[in-house]
Amino acid sequence: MARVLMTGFAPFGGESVNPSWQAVSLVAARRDDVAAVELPCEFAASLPALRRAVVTHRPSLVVCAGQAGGRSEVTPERVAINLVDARIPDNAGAQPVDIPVVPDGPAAYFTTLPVKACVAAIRAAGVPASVSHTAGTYVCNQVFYGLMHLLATEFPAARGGFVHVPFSPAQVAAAGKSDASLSVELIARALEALADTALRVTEDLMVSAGAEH
Ligand code: PCA
Repeated sequence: MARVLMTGFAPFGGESVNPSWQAVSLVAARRDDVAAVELPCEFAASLPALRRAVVTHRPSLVVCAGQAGGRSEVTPERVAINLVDARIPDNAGAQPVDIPVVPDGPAAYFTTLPVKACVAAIRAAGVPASVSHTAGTYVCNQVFYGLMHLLATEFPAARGGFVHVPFSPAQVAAAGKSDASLSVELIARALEALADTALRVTEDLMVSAGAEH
């Protein structure tokens, strides 16, 4: 059975691909210890799909990935908040505003990934990375919060977290824009470094990865 469950998202927001899913499926094709599941970019369907994947694979580590268009680095997320505030409709047309992910749940969960050690390992693999302190308020934050709540309440032995990835060069080229991008191969390399580090390291590095804003 796979030790690591990785998820990526379906394309959304007018894109025809999502590099989070492309990279996750590349990693799973290379490694026996990684199972890959694509989550729908839909508020109603994403968490039930994640739950089914966790129940099926019983992983010791869960890494959920999503596209953060405009970011220039691979960014492991530190904190998930109990808030949905959608700027654009999801793939089912839903656009919830100011509702909790889990009614009466805690305001936030921290990742249980050693994000600083993961960033160091991703950089050592030759890929730009930094710790992020916001996963936004869209489907990715919902999945991140829902994952941490699921693990905390039902699978306390498993660890998990979320990582946002930039656009791929093909997306930026197709849009004729100048946004930052990273190849799917480099994103896959980063996800492997992240998973290997999280499997090995349980105490994070005591170095600063903070930000003034
Ligand atoms: N990124 C979006 C949702 C799906 C994805 O890949 C987000 O950051 O919320």
